[in-house]
Amino acid sequence: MKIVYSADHFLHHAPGELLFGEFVPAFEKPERAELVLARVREMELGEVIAPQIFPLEPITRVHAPGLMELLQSAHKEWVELGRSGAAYPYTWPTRGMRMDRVPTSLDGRLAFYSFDCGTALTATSWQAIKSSVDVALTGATLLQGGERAAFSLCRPPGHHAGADHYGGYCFLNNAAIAAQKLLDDGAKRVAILDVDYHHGNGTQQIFYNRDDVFFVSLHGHPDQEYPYLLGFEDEKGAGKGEGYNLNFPLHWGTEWPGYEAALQEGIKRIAAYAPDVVVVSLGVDTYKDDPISHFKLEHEHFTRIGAMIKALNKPTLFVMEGGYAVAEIGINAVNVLTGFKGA
Ligand code: SP5
Ligand code: ZN
Repeated sequence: MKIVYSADHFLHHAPGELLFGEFVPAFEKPERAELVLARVREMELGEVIAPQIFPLEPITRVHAPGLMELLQSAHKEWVELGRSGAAYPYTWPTRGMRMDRVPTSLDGRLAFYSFDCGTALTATSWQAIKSSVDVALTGATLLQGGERAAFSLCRPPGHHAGADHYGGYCFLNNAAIAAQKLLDDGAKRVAILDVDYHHGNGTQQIFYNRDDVFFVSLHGHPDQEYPYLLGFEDEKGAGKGEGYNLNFPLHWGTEWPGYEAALQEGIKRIAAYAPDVVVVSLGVDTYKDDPISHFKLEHEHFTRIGAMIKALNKPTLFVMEGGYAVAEIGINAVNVLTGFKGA
């Protein structure tokens, strides 16, 4: 399978994140993509190609103009205010606050369009964010050109980003933008399978009212795990989208048997949906030694995940999401892909 990669991801390097009251080095760092790329080469997974450059139009199909504008201008405005470092929000909307008007100030807009304090905007972040979208869209065009599978080595990740909010190290939703592009170019139904350890709240929100995208997510139970406020099993979609959202919240300590049973059920439901294309939000933070997660998957289980996805026998786009056990991220991510190839 072909791998889409751009070194532009280096242009996003967050100075750190606020975690449990301390400012700590960012878990989501450039080394992650480099180690996945090194493993891709070591395993000779396939040809590594550069992304095509797309216009902003496919992004506007998914995201609010105000969010896109903020991601591009926030750091410049931050500097103009005399501040150093990266741009972070420090307050957020909540019940009873005004959501019908967008603030004009920088801090107001950061508040309005974000949902956590772990997602920094630097002077060059936008270039990396845009390039990550191009990597995803180029993967989609490979499928349109007849490839059975492709791997978009996206960084920064995307699945926490909703139509009008960013957070969770994610700014624009690479997988959702690729899925929308596939629909706009003729696909009738797309399934998104999100195996990142965290709930794909952004992807769920984007497609919640629609039946042309079936979203299936396996993740840490929101009673215990970030993002806490979405990802419960009673979230089944709304309106036309009712029945087209499927969450498998799993408790801390989940090991392969519990994970496999949920994945098998999710894959069965995707098969019944009969999608034209499958997009996989590929996070490997389910690994037992991930520093911010609490599942117990081992290297070999990632190979099994790939083989199970292959059984769907659909054109499949893998989009890189999370995974913070950096030394092992390459093995785990590429195991999914070799498991898919080899099955
Ligand atoms: C794409 C992606 O995987 N984003 C994840 C964002 C998670 N940010 C919040 C981190 C919360 C860390 N919880 C630490 C538990 C340590 N025992
Ligand atoms: Zn994650």
